[in-house]
Parts: sequence; structure tokens; C-alpha cells
Amino acid sequence: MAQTATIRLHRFPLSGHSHRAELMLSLLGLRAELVDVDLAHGEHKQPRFLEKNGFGQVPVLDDGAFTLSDSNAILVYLAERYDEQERYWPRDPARRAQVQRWLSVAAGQLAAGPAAARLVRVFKVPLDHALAVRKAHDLFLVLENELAARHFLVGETPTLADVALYTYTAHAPEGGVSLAAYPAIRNWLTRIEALPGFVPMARSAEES
Ligand SMILES: N[C@@H](CCC(=O)N[C@@H](CS)C(=O)NCC(=O)O)C(=O)O
Repeated sequence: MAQTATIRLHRFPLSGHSHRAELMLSLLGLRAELVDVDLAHGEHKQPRFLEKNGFGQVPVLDDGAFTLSDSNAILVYLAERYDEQERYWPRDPARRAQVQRWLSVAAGQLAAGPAAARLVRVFKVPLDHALAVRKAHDLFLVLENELAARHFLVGETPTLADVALYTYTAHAPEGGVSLAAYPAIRNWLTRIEALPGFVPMARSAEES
């Protein structure tokens, strides 16, 4: 479907969950207004924002009168509504289920591993850094193995799975998780960065 309403993405520029949604908008060639939410001053816990997302988290998408939170839900919505060729959220049941498998990994192992390690290093959130780093490497071993066999996570073309996993994997070094041992993952990141419409997330100062 062609875009008719104004799309707004409420985001934080260094949030990987926000970037995931921003990347999807851009890959689909959609025009979107990016609205920065001031997390440092608690704007996301104010009533006006909580009306949009009771969890008080970014990202939140407004598409005209429709409001949606949760980055993976936003990916599914954008693909369902605007990806007419069904490239990113394939109709075939087996492929779609494989994409869903990776969306679960994005909300599970990716969030508990590389994303959590980055929260500690970049935002000084008091989580167990050693545990998060261990979980990140457990995940990356599986990813490395799967990506050695194909170009993208579900076959030879990109899907929502790649969009969901990209940002926190690419920015894992900011959390002290090196990608040096994972050549297939690094090649996959390069392939995503070469897609028409790719937009990067700003890098934070922390990197090792
Ligand atoms: N499940 C949510 C997680 C979103 C999330 O963790 N957002 C973070 C920024 S990356 C946030 O808003 N944190 C502020 C808070 O939780 O108070 C999603 O996928 O959108």
C-alpha cells in the first residue's frame, strides 16, 4: 500500500531498538519524521508519552491515527502494510516461521547479550556485564554457524530477521563484545550495510 499519512517514529538516537525501526522505514523507502525522546530527562515516563506506550520505552510509531510500540511489532506492521512484494515478511509459512524464530531471538538472546553489555558500558546501567558478554558470545557462535551457510538469516535475501538482529550485533563492540572471531557475521553486516536505503546508527564513544 502506498504511504498516505504522516509517519512519525519516536526514538532515541543511540537506541538500537529505535534504529531497527528506522532502518526498516528507510529500507522500505518510507518518509518518516524522527521525533527524539529525551530519555536522559525522563520524557518517556511522562503521561504524554505513557499514553503512547505504557511501558515507557522507545520506539513508538505513529502512522496517522494508529500508534504502535515495540520494535519487532513495528517491523511486522511496516512490512505487512507497505512491503507489497512481501520480501521482508514472506508469505510462505515455513519462511515466515523462520523469520519469527529470529524475532524471538532479537527479543531474547540479543537483548540479554550484546544489547545488555552495551547498556552497561555506554549507559552505565548496573547489569551483570560478564554475564551479558557470555550470553552475547553464546548467541554469536550460533549466528556465525548459521551465516556461514547462507547470505542472510532466512535464505539468500534479507527479511525482518536481518533488520531485527543487525543493530545490536553491529554495535556489540561498544559493549565490549568483539566480533573479531566471527567472519561470517562481519560479512553479513557488510551485506546489510550495502542494501539500498541502509542508514547507520550513530556510534557511541565506548568501543573496545
Ligand atoms: N521490547 C521493546 C524494548 C524497547 C527498549 O528496551 N527501549 C529502551 C531503549 S533501547 C528504552 O526505551 N529504555 C528506557 C526504559 O526502559 O526506561 C522493543 O522492542 O521496542
